[in-house]
Amino acid sequence: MSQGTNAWVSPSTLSKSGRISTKLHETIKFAKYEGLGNDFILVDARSSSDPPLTPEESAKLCNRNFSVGADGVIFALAPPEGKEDEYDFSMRIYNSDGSEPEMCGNGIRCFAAFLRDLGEDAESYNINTLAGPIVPVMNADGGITVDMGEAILKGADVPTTLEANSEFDSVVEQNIEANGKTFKVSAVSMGNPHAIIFVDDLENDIDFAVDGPALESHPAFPAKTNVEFVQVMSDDHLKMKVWERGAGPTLACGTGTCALVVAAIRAGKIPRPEGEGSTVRVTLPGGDLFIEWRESNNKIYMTGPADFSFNGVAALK
Ligand code: ZDP
Repeated sequence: MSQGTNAWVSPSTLSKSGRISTKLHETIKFAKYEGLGNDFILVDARSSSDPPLTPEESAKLCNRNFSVGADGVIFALAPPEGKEDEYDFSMRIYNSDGSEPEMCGNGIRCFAAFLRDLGEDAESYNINTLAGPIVPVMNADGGITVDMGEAILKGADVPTTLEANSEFDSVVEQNIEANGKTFKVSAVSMGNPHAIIFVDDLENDIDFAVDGPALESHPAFPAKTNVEFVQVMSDDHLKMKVWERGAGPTLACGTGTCALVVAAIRAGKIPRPEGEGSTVRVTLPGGDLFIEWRESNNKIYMTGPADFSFNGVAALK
């Protein structure tokens, strides 16, 4: 290795936020995690209140050819000032295009695994996100169950301009024109917007790479939207493909999985499972998530894996 290329920097020489400058490069120390193949660059900035990287720097790190590669960059930050009693940490995330979503379901499981690997030893954490407080719980079997809060059903709050046609001013299987076709769209927010479309055959009924982006940027969703195509396999098993806002096709989307289970129950596609702890299994391209919509408190609980891949030091370009 030629001198000064700085391929490895001892972590002890890094600043608290992980960001350092050398003669040749500014670099960032990171850890890579994935939840069902939805992969993230995690940055430890627990003593900072703001992300140590800009959205542009983060987008470049997500490039799979010119840098590390990921679906997003997630920052572990200090709790909001004055709210240290209420929250353990804050989480912020940038999508791979540099846009900032409110929440990230697979990301928060990766975040919890990252905290564990950094030496935090709580059984659960209260995390401040732009979608409000989110609570991951570390299970004995290594899986993570996340209290994702309540789903937002009111169409205008998703936000969508599609006309509400169901209870709670919600949008359930409303017609929308995109790509020269008519889709039936249900709109649900988990803090971030989701457009859910039920199809008979996930492989043949959609032109994923064209329909996905057309719906993501459809004017009926003023903040753009994540797009989930869903096939009902049985009363407690759904299968989905996701086109993510700001990231394109990904192998998994946690918030989307929560949103589509709520949408499936509300559209009468499947019954609401009875009894606390009863879940719906959702098969995503990267594997399975298990979702409970709990009757007693109306909250959504998501259970799935999050795994460490590698550590590194990346050049900022
Ligand atoms: O709302 C958005 O812009 C999403 N791209 C955010 C990421 C969602 C995610 N895939 C999830 O698992 O919820 C990380």
